[in-house]
Amino acid sequence: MKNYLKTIPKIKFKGSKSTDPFSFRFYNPNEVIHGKSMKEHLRFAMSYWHTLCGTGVDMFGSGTADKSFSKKEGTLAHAKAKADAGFLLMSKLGIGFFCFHDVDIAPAGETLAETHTNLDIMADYIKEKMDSTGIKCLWGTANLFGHPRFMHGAATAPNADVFAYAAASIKKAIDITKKFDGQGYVFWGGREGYETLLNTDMKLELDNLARMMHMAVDYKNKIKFNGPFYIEPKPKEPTKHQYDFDAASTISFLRKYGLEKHFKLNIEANHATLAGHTFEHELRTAAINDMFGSIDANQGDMLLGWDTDQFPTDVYNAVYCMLEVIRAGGFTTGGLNFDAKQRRGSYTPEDTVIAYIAGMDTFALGLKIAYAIIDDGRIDDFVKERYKSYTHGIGADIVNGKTDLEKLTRYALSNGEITTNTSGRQEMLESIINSIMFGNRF
Ligand code: XLS
Ligand code: NI
Ligand code: NI
Repeated sequence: MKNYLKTIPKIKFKGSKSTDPFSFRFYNPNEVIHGKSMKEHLRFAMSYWHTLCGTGVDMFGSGTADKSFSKKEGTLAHAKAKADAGFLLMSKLGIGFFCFHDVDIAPAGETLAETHTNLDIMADYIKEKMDSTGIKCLWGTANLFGHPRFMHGAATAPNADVFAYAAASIKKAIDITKKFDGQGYVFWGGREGYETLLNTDMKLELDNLARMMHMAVDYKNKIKFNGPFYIEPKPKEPTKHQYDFDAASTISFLRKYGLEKHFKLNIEANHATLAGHTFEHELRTAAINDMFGSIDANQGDMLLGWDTDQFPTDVYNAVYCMLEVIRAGGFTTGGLNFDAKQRRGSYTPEDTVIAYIAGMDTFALGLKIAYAIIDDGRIDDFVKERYKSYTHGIGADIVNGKTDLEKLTRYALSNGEITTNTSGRQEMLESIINSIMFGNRF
C-alpha cells in the first residue's frame, strides 16, 4: 500500500487538447451545465469489487493484477489496506461515491457471527474514512452468488436454510449501508434463476423471491433506511434463466407481488445488451414506468457474449444514456457507478486511474452532447411532429378515451384507404446527431 499511486497526481481538468494521460480532457467537475455542476449531474461512483478486489482472473488464467496492497489476503489488515487504497484512488480522481458488497469490505469469518464481527470492524473503519474525506456511499448490496452455499440460489434456493442465511446477509448489508448513510440498496439476483425445469419449482422460487423482498421492505421501514431499493436486471450469467431478465420483466414481477412502490431499477449497460436491448431502451423502460433509479456504467463487446464489464468509452452510448437520464429528470439518489474493470492485460494501478479517467471523460462528453441535442431541438421537435395526429380530431379522442371500436370502425370506413404515411427519417436523425457531435470540429 505504501507505494500505491505514489507517482499519480491529483487528476485535474486540463482541457481537450491535453496529452497528459493523468488529466481529464472533458470532465470538468465544477463546470456548470444547465444549472448544475458536472459533478452533481454525473454522481460518479467507484465499484469496490472490481477496483479493490478484482485481479483479472478468468476461465483460462489466474489474476494478473496484484490487489494484496502488501498485506496477507483474507485478513482484516488486508481489508483495511484495500479501504485505504480505495479512498486514496477516489480522492485522486475526485469521485464522490462508492458502491460495495458485504464480501468486498471484510474477510469472511469461520462462522456467520464472525463474519458479522469483521463487517462491523470494517464498517467503523470505512465510516471514519468517509467522514474525513466527504466521500459518500451510493449503494450497498449483499453478495449472494459467490460462495458455494448459494450454488442453487439465495432467496430462490430449494433449501430453506440457505434462504435464512441469505436473509441474515441482506439484513446485515442493509444495516451497514444505513450506517454509511447510503443513498440506496441494490438487489442483483446473480443466482436467482435456474438451469433446468427438470429440478425446479419455478412458482415457489418466484414467490419466495417476493417474500424475501417484502421482508427487506419491512426491515427497511422498521430501521428507517430512507434510500430506495433497486433491482438490477440481468438476463443470464451466471444462471441460464435469470428471473430479473430485463427492466420490463422486473417491473412486472414487482407489480405482481405488490412491491413496485418500494423499488426502482439499477440499469447496467452490459446487462441491457445481454438481454438483446440497447442501454437506452432499458433506461426508457424504467423511466416511463417511474422506476428510473441508478446506473451501472460499463460496456460489453459486440463480439463476446458475456458481461465483460469494460470501462465505458463509447461516446454514442454515453450520449444516448445521458439523454435518457436528463429526460428522466436527472439522478436523485442514483448515480453512475463504474461497474467496470480493466482488461486483464491492463493490470497496473496506473491503468486503473487511466480507465476511470476514460470513463469519466466519456460520460462528461455524453452529458454535454446530450444537452446540445436537447438545446438544438430538432430531434425532440421531430418526435413531437411525428405524433401530432394524436393532438386533435380522432387522435385526441383516442388519447382521451372518448372512442371505441365501433366509432373507430365508422371513422375508418368513412376515411377510406391509407395511401400516405410519413417517413421515419432515421438516417436524417442519425446524421443530425453526428453533425451536433462533430460539426464544430471540422
Ligand atoms: C454482475 C452485477 C453485479 C452487481 C452488484 O453482473 O453487475 O456487479 O452490480 O452485485
Ligand atoms: Ni452491476
Ligand atoms: Ni454486471
